[in-house]
Amino acid sequence: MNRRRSLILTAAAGLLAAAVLAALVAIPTADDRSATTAAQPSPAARPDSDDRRRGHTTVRIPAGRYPIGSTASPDESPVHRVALRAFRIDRHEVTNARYVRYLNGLGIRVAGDAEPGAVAADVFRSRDAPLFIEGDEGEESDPLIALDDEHARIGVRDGRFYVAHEWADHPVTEVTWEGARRYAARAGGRLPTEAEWEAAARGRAGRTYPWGDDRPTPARAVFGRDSGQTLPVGSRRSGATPQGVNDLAGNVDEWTSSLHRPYPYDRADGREGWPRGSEERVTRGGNHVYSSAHEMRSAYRAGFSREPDRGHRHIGFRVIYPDTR
Ligand SMILES: [Ca+2]
Repeated sequence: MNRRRSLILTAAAGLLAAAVLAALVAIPTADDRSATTAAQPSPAARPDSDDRRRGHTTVRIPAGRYPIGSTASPDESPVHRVALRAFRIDRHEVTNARYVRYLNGLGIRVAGDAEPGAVAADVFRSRDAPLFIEGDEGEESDPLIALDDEHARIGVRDGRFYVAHEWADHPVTEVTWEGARRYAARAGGRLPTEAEWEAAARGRAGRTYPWGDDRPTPARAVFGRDSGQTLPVGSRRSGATPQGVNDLAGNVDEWTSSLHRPYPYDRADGREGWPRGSEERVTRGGNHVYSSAHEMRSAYRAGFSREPDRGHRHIGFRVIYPDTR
C-alpha cells in the first residue's frame, strides 16, 4: 500500500469513527434527562454508563437490612427491618414517551386518529380494544392503560400511539397495575415491592423523605398542585435521594407489586401473590395533588390505590431490575 493511499484510508476510517460517535451522542431518548442536561453538576446528572444502552438510567440499591415502617400511623407500624438483595431502580418515573414506545412495540393494529383523552374503542380491532378502553365505572374491563379517560396523555395517529411533545417527559398516568406489571416484565425487570421502594427512598438510615428529614418544599417535590399538573421527570433534583433517584416523593404515586396488607412486611405470606378479585395494591410516594408533609413521607402507605384494575390520573410507576454487578 503506498503512503498516499494509506493516508486516505486512515482519514476515511477517522471520519467513519467520528460519524458513529456523533450518531451515538445524538440519540438520547426523550426521558434520558441526565444525558440531555449534562451541565447539571449534581450526582443525579451522571447516568450510570452500563445502563445507557437501555435508553434510560438506573441506580443501584445495595443489599442490606433496611428499616421499614414508622410510628406515625398504625398502618405503618411496627417499625421493622427487611433483608433485601441488591437491585437497580429507575432513576425516573416511567414517562409517556417510554410507555408509547412500549405500546408501539406490542404489534397492535390501530386505524384512525384520536386525540389524547378521546381514544375510543373503534380505532382498535375488537379483540384489542379492552386493553386500552376502561369503560364506565363498574364495567368489567382489564386495560393496560385507560386511553379513553379524559386525563390520558397518549393518543393514536397514523397507525401508531403517540404523545404530544409537551407531555413526552412527564410521568405516564392512567396505567393500571397490570399495565405497569407487564411493561416492567417487557423491560427486563419488575415492579418494586413496597419494601424495596421504601428502601430506595429511605436508605439504611431510614430518612423520612428521599432527601432527608427536612419538610417538603416546592423545590424538592412536585406536590400541592392542581390535578393533572405533573412536571417532567427529574424537575426537582434537590429532592433526589443521595444516590440520585428522582421524584420518589411527589409528581405521581407509584405502583408497587405488593398487596396492601398489615405490617410487618413478609414477602412469603401471600402479599406478593395473585388473589382472586382486585385486592388493593400499594402505591407509594405521594403525588402532585397532595399538600400535606404527612402524605409525602416515604413510609406513607395509605395512598390512592383502591382500584388496581383502573387507570388513575395521579398514579404512575417505575421499574426495578436485577443487580448485574
Ligand atoms: Ca413519584
